Amino acid sequence: MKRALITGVTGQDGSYLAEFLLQKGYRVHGLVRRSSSLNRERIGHLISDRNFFLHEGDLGDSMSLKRVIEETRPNEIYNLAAMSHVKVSFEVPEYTADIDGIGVLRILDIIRSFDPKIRFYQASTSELFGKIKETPQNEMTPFHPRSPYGVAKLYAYWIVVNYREAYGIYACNGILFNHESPRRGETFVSRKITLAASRISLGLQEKLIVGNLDAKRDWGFAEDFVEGMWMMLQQESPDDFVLATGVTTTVREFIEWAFNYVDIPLVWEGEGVQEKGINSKTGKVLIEVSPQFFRPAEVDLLIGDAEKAHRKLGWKSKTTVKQLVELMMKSDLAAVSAPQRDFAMAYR
Ligand code: NAP
Ligand code: G4F
Repeated sequence: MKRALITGVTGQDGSYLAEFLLQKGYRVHGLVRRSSSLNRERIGHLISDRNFFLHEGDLGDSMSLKRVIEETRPNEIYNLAAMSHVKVSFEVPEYTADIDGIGVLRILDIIRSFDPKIRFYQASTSELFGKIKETPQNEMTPFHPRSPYGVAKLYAYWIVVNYREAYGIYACNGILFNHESPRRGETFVSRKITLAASRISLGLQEKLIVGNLDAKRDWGFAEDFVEGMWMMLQQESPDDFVLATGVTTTVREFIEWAFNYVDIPLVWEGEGVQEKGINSKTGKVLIEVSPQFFRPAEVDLLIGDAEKAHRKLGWKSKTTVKQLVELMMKSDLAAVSAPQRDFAMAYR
């Protein structure tokens, strides 16, 4: 039986990957960190699986990483743990560098000294492209990160390449474009939108206040993407791959589709911070812009070219962005309709 260790198992991707690997017959070990209240909603349904195990540790703590890797002796490590919010990284830049950058070095060096045969997946990101140099972006596109998060992930990218070249470790960077789901954190824009549209449609929220409506992202479905992570570790030799849908959408369009799902047609009036999204049936202002949600430096446009992953791995994104909006809306409508399962307001 193959053994996998997933860091970030309590996160969106970690929970889908754990499900996927359990279905593949793996013994799955997850790294969890201590928090003052339990945050295991996304993996609650897996806790009773006899092949699923949790271990306390932290990417900032080499000793815990060493202990967990030595105890679990994984064949594959999926490093999904990170301070993953781009805007928050401007507020906690040093922490972000430590966890998202040096944390990766910590794991790689334990692999080097303990068992260089362990295969390693690094959750790299389209944020590396930042101020984009070409469209669409692929594995050959130059990087220009625009946030402390992107810069930390750039270090992580290169230390993966370095350990592969220097020590022959099977280590891969999955350069993933945005991927969302009903399990997406409530402060990322997709989920903030689908939760707000659901609540507003039921009279539980007045308005949705957002930042840059013009930002364009290549949004896919997280469940499709975790299969690509696994595929990267099943090849003859390690390599880096872009995973993306190849379609880009503005935040504004995402909002329109979410509100359309609940039969609220929007019209837009004004520009910049004065722009407003108005319910064209009632004239009520439902969407406003606040600089509070702007970033000191923005990534304006992302659109990925996953041709290499398709050709070499056989991976392709299956879910369109419109299907993604629909499945998130369906899930959030159900969630906010059941009061005991309602979520806290999303502020970021
Ligand atoms: P997420 O939902 O924010 O999950 C992050 C996970 O990392 C959580 O389990 C979190 O634990 C854990 N974590 C954070 N700091 C840690 C630390 N110091 N030690 C141990 N664990 C820690 O992120 P995601 O969307 O699933 O993304 C997974 C990975 O892919 C991240 O590395 C992210 O940067 C990267 N990525 C994501 C996307 C995307 O669109 N989703 C695209 C490209 C790359 P808690 O639950 O305790 O907070
Ligand atoms: O949903 P977001 O916060 O995701 P972002 O910054 O693209 O980062 C996500 O994807 C990356 C891959 O490209 C991952 F590496 C990273 O870990 C994370 O998962 O913001 C998307 C866009 C941005 O341009 C942002 O400025 O939406 C814009 N936006 C507009 N209003 C907003 C808001 N973002 C947030 N979070 N909240 C808003 O109110």
